[in-house]
Amino acid sequence: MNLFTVLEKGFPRDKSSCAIETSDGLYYSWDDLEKATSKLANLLASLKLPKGARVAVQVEKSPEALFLYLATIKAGLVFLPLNSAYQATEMEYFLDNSKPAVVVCSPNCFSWLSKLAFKSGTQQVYTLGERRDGSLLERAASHSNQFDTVTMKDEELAAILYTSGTTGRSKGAMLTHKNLSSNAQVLQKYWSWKKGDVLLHALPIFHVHGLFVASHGALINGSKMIWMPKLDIDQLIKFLPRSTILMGVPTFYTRLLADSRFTKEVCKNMRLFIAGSAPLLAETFNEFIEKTGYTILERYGMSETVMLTSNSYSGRRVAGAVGLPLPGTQVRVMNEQRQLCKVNEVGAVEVKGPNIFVGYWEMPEKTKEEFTADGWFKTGDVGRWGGENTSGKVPDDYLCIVGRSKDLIISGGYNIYPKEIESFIDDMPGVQESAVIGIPHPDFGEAVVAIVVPKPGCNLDGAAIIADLKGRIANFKVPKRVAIVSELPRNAMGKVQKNILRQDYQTT
Ligand code: MCA
Ligand code: AMP
Repeated sequence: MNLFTVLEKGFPRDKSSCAIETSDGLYYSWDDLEKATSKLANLLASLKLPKGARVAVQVEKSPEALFLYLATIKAGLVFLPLNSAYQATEMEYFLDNSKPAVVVCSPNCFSWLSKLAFKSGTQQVYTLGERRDGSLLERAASHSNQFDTVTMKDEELAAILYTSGTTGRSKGAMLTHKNLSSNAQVLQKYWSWKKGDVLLHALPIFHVHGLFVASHGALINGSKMIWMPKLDIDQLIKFLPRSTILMGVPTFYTRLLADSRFTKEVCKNMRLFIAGSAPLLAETFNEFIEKTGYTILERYGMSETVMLTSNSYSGRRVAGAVGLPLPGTQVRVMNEQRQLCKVNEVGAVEVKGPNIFVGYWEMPEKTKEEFTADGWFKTGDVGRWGGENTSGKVPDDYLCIVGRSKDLIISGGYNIYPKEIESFIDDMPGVQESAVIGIPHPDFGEAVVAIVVPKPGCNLDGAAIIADLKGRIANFKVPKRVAIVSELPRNAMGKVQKNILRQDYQTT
């Protein structure tokens, strides 16, 4: 079934009620949402694209960007969201790899992005600005505000989400209508969404957390969203008293806790605070209880799988644990002998279920590598059931993520693959080699640091390397610090010992 049909079943009967209130004072009713979505779906349908054609979107967050997503799904096309921080080199790869039929970009990026898009074979490039400006809405305006949702099979594609790879090349995770609708239905029940819930939405909508987990949750429950273009603590504190649910990466919670205006009173209407995308520190978990009386619910997921596990809504929420497998999802932890780990034994986390993606876009070999022979997806995360952590005993059926087998840094909820940054630095003149590591950071959880070795006789300047990278890759990937050294520590096999570097560079 089309994902839109599943979501639409939850829309309220009273279509004049508010679906989205923006932090700058605009109100969109459910009727507005449906009509705008239908107009956009009609525009897309008028292009007569085959099922499965990709609509790649790199725009800033706005209600219209959400309507464009819903319209793409409604029209039976494949939505491909891209982080608005990505720069030309990164975009060129995504467009070449995915060959979208339609590209929608911010008006100020049109001149360079349209060139890249047409070069990769795109037929149409529209623009969509943050304030309802751009050619997309102009073109959609003349179309009908009625559209019959295209019938889709469960296994047909709804979205492709690029996730970085350990080799430095991003892979497009293909998610089906069933992957997304089953997860939305499960989470609605599991987190006990209620009539009258109001979601405070401050996450970006180009990744799983903000687009699927948060938006789907409100849509399928017919709940209002208070819509913020990005995290702004003043605005968050202003709107919390009128909200009941907040979803955020751990940085949301550490920033709230650091603000003296964040009090019990501000939270008085709240029902649920949810954290994910990166580990929530036990000290944040505990401080939050102390300051507000609320226990943050931590959950765990991936772009390839949407949500996998969650702490209990009505039962226990444990610091440092990501909880129980969601209904319908199977999770196993395997040791090196390929046996199921016992409680407290650390191993590789593997998963199965209706929410698991169907493969990486045009990478059948890579897809095969990431699944076991018996069909389990290898998450690359390292975990254990139960055991003990700094907060005490963890229930035996609760999963703890204790590390990653993939060389990955998670900074403020964004995944950064060191290999990608290293290859940019290694290509710079005068650079012999580099190693990129993540170190603890009070705001972002982890921060990127690069350790660079110059070629003999060359002088390098860390600040110049940072400035160069800022012009070429998404800003969140740029190292917060670059250290120049004469050599990198290596083991007997010649492999760079990143654990030693992480110890040596513990602070930025
Ligand atoms: C911004 N900057 C960052 C990050 N964000 N640096 C490192 N890591 C980051 N995450 C840098 C900018 O480059 C800039 O640097 C400076 O910080 C200020 O930028 P600004 O845009 O003002 O930052 P911000 O608004 O304070 O953003 C921080 C943030 C944001 C709120 C934590 O990054 C965010 O919304 N993160 C959420 C990511 C997310 O949704 N992840 C879900 C992925 P300079 O001044 O030098 O230019 S989905 C997923 O992971 C799975 C499926 C799951 O489980 O959910
Ligand atoms: P992404 O590739 O952006 O989908 O990020 C998925 C990765 O984020 C997972 O494989 C985990 O490593 C990490 N992740 C997500 N949620 C959590 C969590 N609650 N605790 C620890 N790691 C998490």
